[in-house]
Amino acid sequence: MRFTFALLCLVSLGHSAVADVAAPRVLAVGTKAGQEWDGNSLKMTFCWCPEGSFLMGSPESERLRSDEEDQVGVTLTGFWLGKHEVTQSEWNSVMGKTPRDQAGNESLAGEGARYPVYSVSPDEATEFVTNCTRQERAAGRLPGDWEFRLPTDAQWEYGCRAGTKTATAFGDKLDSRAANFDGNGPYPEGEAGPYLKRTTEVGRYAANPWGLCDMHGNVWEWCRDWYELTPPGGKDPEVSKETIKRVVRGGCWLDVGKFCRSAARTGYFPDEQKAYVGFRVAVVRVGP
Ligand SMILES: [Ca+2]
Repeated sequence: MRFTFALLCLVSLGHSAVADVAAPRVLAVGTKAGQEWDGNSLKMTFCWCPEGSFLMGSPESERLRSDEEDQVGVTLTGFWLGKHEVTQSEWNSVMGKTPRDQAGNESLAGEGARYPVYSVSPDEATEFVTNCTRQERAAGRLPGDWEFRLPTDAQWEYGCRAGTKTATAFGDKLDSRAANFDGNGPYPEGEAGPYLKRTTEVGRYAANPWGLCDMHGNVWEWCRDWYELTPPGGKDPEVSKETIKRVVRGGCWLDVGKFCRSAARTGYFPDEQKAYVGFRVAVVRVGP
């Protein structure tokens, strides 16, 4: 039936009309938290994070918190955040490199098309998003006032919380049946769970309320911000003044649960290309 319809279109309307039918879904502002968009050439899925305010960081009552998490008020413009960490297949498509190219002398920590890329520097991650912006704009799929970027520290936590105020998006506890981390250290305590000792395919565990996967564990994720002990807060905050480290978020496959909490944040040196640090992509509106 579909084929017949397409054939009729071809015959009666000519080539340009067929091109209209197949037109890419150009990116725009989302209308609902968790709404998905994948109208890009890599078919990367993004989830809408609506405008809103939240308390970034953890309350003093949160167990095993650190002094890097003092609370600040944040208000954010809506943005799209990658449903998954960038995969090895997506990395290879854009950068032409395999996990072995990235890891150098380091041991591999999981290999496969749907595994997250790791052992990437924040500069390389930035090159990836810049290439995506260029490619999607050239193809007419990305309006000029939108850009692929690394998420800011605040955007990352807002997406991770997805409206929750508990220590994780799944409540005040986390065990390794809900996320990929060292199950010998469930948060805040409890019975030990599996420890895979490597990354795993993205999206293997349940998504948070806005559809985002692996915000807790698998690989740490580079953010756009330079690291400061306390983030600035305010409207669309970002630390763009260079310090010695870049913010990473979410914990990883070799950490215990406390590092995978929504508020957990730390800084890594930008030349640290470790088998436990990758990233995900945000798409943000940069124009008026
Ligand atoms: Ca992660």
